[in-house]
Amino acid sequence: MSSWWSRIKSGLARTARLFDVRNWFGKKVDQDLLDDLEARLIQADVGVKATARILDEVRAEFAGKTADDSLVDFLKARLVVLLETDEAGKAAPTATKPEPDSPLVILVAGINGAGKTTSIAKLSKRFVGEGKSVVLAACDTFRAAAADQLGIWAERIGADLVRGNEGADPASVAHDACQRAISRKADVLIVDTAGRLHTQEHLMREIEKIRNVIARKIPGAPHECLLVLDGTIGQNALKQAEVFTKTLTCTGVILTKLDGTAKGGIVIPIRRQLGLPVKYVGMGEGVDDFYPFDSKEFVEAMIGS
Ligand SMILES: Nc1nc2c(ncn2[C@@H]2O[C@H](COP(=O)(O)OP(=O)(O)OP(=O)(O)O)[C@@H](O)[C@H]2O)c(=O)[nH]1
Ligand SMILES: [Mg+2]
Repeated sequence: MSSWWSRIKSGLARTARLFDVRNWFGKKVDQDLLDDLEARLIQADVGVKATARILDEVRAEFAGKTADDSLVDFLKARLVVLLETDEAGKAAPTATKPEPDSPLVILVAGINGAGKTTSIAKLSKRFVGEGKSVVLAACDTFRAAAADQLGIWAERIGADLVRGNEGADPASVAHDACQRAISRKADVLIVDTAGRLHTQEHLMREIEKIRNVIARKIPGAPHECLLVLDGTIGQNALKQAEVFTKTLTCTGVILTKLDGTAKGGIVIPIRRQLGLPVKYVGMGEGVDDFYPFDSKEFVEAMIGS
């Protein structure tokens, strides 16, 4: 077993414990077992709609049979299908490619404490590991400590940091960071923003302004806009995302803190109700506890065996 796989598995162990699939083995697939499956899917935050659909499918395929490995495999396969398809009309805009000689620009948004800055550090480390040069824009200018936190990561990882004074206009920091990324011919520019509640209209306008400044400086940018959601808050993450995506065109989600939750199933309503693909998952505070999302591996670790 690769260490990488074992880390994903241990990250999702709490969700897998919730399913505890072996406890069904040898039992008859009757209403009691279906009710039990339903309760676990709902608890894992798979969502009402997806749960109802899975139950119908399990009932049609297994009613009256004895539960064994094939039931678990079936459940996993159905979850993967749900994760790889959008509900009609729900697909979010996809990320675009930068023009030749232009940096890839990633704008990162989310509510306070969701894990934006940590995820940016993790993402930057991946890019640097691929031999790419990274500029980080500390557009969280509310607190000097926010830029300091990003600065410490930048130094550790080997990324370049652009910051402003405390209280500076975040859009002006974004402007300077674009300038720096262009002049240094950086491969990637990642823009950190202050945490904001989706209900704070002035802050939502501020992030729109950051976005517009970036778009004016670098044609086609930001190429990717990632919404960071705290996986431990389950269904509330959906509500946040819904409002964020009304102001800001998002292309994907970074789902954090999955190591501390049994709500791993939230990836399904994020994809199906919001149309947003989960691109990366955070599974710990360490800079390497970060994985590109793979639906098959995720479901395998989430349901367990
Ligand atoms: N267990 C765990 N903790 C995480 C993960 N990602 C972030 N954290 C922790 O969550 C806390 C908040 O992380 P930050 O990256 O500062 O969050 P932020 O969204 O930048 O916060 P603000 O800038 O204040 O809005 C820190 O203590 C991180 O170490 C994760 O995947 N797992
Ligand atoms: Mg931050």
